[in-house]
Amino acid sequence: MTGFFRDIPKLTYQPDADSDFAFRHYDPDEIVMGKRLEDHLRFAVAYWHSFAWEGGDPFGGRTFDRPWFGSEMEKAKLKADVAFEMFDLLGVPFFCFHDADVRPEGADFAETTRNLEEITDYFAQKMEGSKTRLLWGTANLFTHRRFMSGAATNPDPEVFAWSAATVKTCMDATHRLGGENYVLWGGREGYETLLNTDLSREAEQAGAFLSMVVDYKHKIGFKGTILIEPKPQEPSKHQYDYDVATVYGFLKRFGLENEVKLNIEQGHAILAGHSFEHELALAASLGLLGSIDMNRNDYQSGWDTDQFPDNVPEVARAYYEVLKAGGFTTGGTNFDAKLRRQSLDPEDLILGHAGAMDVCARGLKAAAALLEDGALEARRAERYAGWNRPENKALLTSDLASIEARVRDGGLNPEPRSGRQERLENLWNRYV
Ligand code: XLS
Ligand code: NI
Ligand code: NI
Repeated sequence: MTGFFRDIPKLTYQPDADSDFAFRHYDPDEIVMGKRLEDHLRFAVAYWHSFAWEGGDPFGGRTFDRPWFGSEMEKAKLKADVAFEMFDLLGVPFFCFHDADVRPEGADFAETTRNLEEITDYFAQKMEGSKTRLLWGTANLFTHRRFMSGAATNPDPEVFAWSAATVKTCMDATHRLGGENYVLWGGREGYETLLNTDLSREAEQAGAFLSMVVDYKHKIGFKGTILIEPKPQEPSKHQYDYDVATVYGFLKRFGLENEVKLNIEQGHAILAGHSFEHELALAASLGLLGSIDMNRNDYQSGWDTDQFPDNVPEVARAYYEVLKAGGFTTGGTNFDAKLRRQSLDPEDLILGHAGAMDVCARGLKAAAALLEDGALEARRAERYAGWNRPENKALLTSDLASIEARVRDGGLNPEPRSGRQERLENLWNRYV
């Protein structure tokens, strides 16, 4: 034991506990819609925010003082020890990481890769004594200055090559650890100004890159899902994977829509001018719903504040869409959320996650109750009921002239009907 979390106990479900270190709503074994809550939610800790982020913001540097900060392999191993202690205290079934979160950068590509392999072996050993598995791995192709003009979409072919080689090593690490997904988030795949940017060329580069990722997945027999994580901006002014609809167009263009799904993040949806549930519902309707990054954005700030979720009704809307789509398969709920930079204590890390797990559990249970009740879906179905009549179904395969004849000769004169939004909002609020 590293002693980092001192005497913080392992958290369990104790609805009436006095202690802050307990779950009040998250009972992993509770059965909801025929499945254990843990298997519905599939919580994951994001390594980067919890263990690699130092508490900096644009106006000030590091506020956290963690014993594992530094660039030696020994520190990377201490970080892993503490991380697995936290996974155990929280009882989370999964974690997620970028290469750069877990290993120091070496002097060259070969040394960096050796460092990653050594930590991958170290993780594999730790996972033998832990219930926590890998939800996804990913490559950090945005922090180092070599990626400042993009990774796959960089004007410099050497950066393209470096990025492809890095993704290979990260897919290898993910595969070795039994990861259930592999994520690509293109933070620098975008541009600052059109004055120096060739959009068509960069799109071709991105398409070729993703096709290679898919080919490599099949080559090594990786059974997990490849996921793209959309985000409209930040760090780039404009990012190519803007939102669900944009990524769908990109996947179709390169014939990858059956190979790749999406990892949808709450804060990114907000930055794109959507709601989280909009992005989830659209992805589900396109067959692309893969996994979620659960956080929240500050609605007054125009950037990705990555806060732990604390709003049950909002979270319930999101899980309603997930459950309606049949729930997660390889995906899960990754807390891509970080502490506020003033939250310095080890216990803050535990409580941030514990509170978020309770919020998600409450939200999912509320959503499940409404879905099982069926009232909302019945009213939605009723709104479209006219389409069940054969003569109306036929409209969709008809042509404008025949439809015109039908409207004219049949004396059609549609009467508007209430959308009943308030009634549905009242229904919704009975459940949350
Ligand atoms: C950044 C992204 C990032 C991805 C993984 O905004 O959310 O954290 O989830 O690269
Ligand atoms: Ni994310
Ligand atoms: Ni994000």
